[in-house]
Amino acid sequence: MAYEQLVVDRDGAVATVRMNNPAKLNALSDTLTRELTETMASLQDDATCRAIVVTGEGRGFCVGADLAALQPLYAAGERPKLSGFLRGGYNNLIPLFTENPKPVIAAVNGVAAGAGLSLALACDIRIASEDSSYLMAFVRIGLVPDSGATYLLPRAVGHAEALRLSITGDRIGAAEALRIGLVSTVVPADRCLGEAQELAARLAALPTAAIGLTKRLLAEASGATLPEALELEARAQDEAGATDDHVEGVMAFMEKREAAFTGR
Ligand code: LHQ
Repeated sequence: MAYEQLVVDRDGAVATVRMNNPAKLNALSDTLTRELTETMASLQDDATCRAIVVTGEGRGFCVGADLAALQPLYAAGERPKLSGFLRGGYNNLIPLFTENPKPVIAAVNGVAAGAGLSLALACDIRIASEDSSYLMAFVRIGLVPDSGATYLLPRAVGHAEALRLSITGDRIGAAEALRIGLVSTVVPADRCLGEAQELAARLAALPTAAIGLTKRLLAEASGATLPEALELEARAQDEAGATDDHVEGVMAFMEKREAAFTGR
């Protein structure tokens, strides 16, 4: 499918989704937000896709809301309720990452700002280019964090660092992002997408249903008591135990051979 501000490639079971609004560092125009939402929804339902890489074209990963869309409204004295942008846009997009049963890997190729940082946080793993940078830009324009950042950032870096980044709006580099746990690996710029795609290919060959259930369980357990988590695990283990990949994993182990997982 041809998109205006998105490029989607497939290599076997791995889909690579590139945000493609490079002149604005991949700001989330209405078009990009819609195309990204449609794509993530369709990949979620596509059984042949078993891992997703998200990256940006050019020198930006994604810099959040397209502020050029707000300028004419404000210049005309209009004051639209911003919750409309969220409920009609980003609030539908973020769960397509976090609740997507397939692993989603961010190849953070450049600056990630505002809702663009939220998007990176909504991915399961962040591979960072050494020239990437990160800022909770919201406060710089008098706004509060949105698109899940209030939930996802403290879970990645802890409350204190989340608060520091959110109220200062400071831009940090890849080394600091690695130190505080915002990203999991830093690689040379020319290796960023390749590393993410290799990791995605590795994950795509694992039991996909177990990965999806694990994502769901960790999300549910973060608001649960231990007894509740134990019960959620038991129920999810019934689902995992009913997959072909579970049987294949056990049989391959006992037969001392490589398992051939199918995602079923
Ligand atoms: C941009 C943007 C951008 C448009 C760079 N929009 N053009 C918000 C509002 C409404 C509803 C609810 O939710 C939200 C959520 C949010 O995401 S709020 C946060 C929005 N994002 C920002 O405030 C970030 C604004 N951008 C920046 O501060 C800088 O561009 C950073 C620090 C990201 C990068 O700086 P530089 O590397 O120096 O690049 P640059 O500033 O020169 O940007 C390059 C071009 O991209 C430039 O255009 P130009 O025509 O001058 O070359 C920028 O205007 C454009 N651009 N961000 N968000």
